[in-house]
Amino acid sequence: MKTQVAIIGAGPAGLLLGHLLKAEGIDCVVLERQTPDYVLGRIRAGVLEQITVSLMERLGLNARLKAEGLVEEGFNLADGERLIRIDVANLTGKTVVVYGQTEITKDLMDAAPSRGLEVIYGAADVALHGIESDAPHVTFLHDGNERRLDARFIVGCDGFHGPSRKAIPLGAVREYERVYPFGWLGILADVPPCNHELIYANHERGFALASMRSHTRSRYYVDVPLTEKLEDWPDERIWDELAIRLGPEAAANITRGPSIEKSIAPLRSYVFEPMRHGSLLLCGDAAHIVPPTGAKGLNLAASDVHYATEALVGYFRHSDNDAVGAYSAKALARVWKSERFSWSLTKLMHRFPDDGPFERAMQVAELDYISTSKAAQTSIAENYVGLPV
Ligand code: RFL
Ligand code: PHB
Repeated sequence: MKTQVAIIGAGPAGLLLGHLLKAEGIDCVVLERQTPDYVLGRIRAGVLEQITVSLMERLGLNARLKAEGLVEEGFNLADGERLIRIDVANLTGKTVVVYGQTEITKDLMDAAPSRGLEVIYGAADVALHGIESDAPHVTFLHDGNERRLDARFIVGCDGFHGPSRKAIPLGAVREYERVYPFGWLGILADVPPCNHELIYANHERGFALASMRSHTRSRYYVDVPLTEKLEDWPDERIWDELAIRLGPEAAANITRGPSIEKSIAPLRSYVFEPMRHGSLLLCGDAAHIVPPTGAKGLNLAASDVHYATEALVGYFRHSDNDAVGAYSAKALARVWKSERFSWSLTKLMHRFPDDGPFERAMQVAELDYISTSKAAQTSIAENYVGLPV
């Protein structure tokens, strides 16, 4: 098989890129290790910045997002007692949209056949070859047959554990990493949210987040030590903990119900530089990870895809050989700012095991400052809605 761009991974980054390239008349094939059902079974992001919404609009695949997405004009920071509201709409003139990653992925997946986007699910043993040449190729196993896909470029959209990043020789790269000493225990339940806007809480007992997927489906998180086991957290224990950590105002409005999904996700900050090596470009979690505080991961994947599309359109449609060369620097400039925001909000809202009274006093002082300063609120708000692309 031969194509112009081989895309590895059919998560949101890979599918978005595939659709955008197709819409520009650029040939591509997406290779995905899992089945469609497996991909849709992963419960992840829930909050979309304008860049993600606008890419779906540009593709004309935003009908359901427009009908079902909840436009959010603000969110709250809680310090155990009070809610500090960040009025995002008034401070920035922009909003975010609550619409699950699962729904975005489903919309992109469902539209693939009618848009002529070829996605090969169940592609095993994907391996990259010749990435330093102008004629790279990918080999994989499909239905027990060995297959080969030749391309001009390969784009690795295969998440943190995929093979693309690992294909780049270590001498050519720099990695930055911070692993956090806790994970987020998430629960999804078909109950109305306790508040119409998100609440990020820093309580003496730890972090909590109240989020949602719709008016009837809630998503909540509490932070737990990494040694914690899911079986030690029956639903009632999570609801009890949420009621304490989110504070009295939210607790009064929590509706409890059976979990339909429950998982523990570790928290990590990670950046891999550069995001291109020869004919291989990396997008999304394949190149960087943010802790979920601030909801940046999926949105960063979308902005990478925006820059990668620009670069590949430059190369294929305008014979601009420098466009691909500029990709990594452009994408990384935005990645680092999102890394900074996610890291600083994680530090502000979590109790770290090594923190003493001084670190705690710093958190209290910062939350107090935010509660009274329009400048501080504006800074948080403009990062939350997403910095310019
Ligand atoms: P994905 O979604 O991991 O998709 C990668 C795809 O590549 C496939 N793959 C392979 N395919 C072929 N061969 C191989 N060898 C392969 N190895 C892997 C995988 O099967 C998969 O289909 O990466 P992508 O597309 O870069 O998207 C990134 C986002 O998924 C991620 O950043 C967000 O989910 C992060 N995130 C959030 N982001 C937000 O913007 N807002 C949020 O509110 C938000 N909340 C979250 C989150 C992530 C979470 N977890 C569990 C990590 C909440 C949580 C709990
Ligand atoms: C979610 O709804 O899953 C969610 C919302 C905000 C975050 C992280 C996750 O910061």
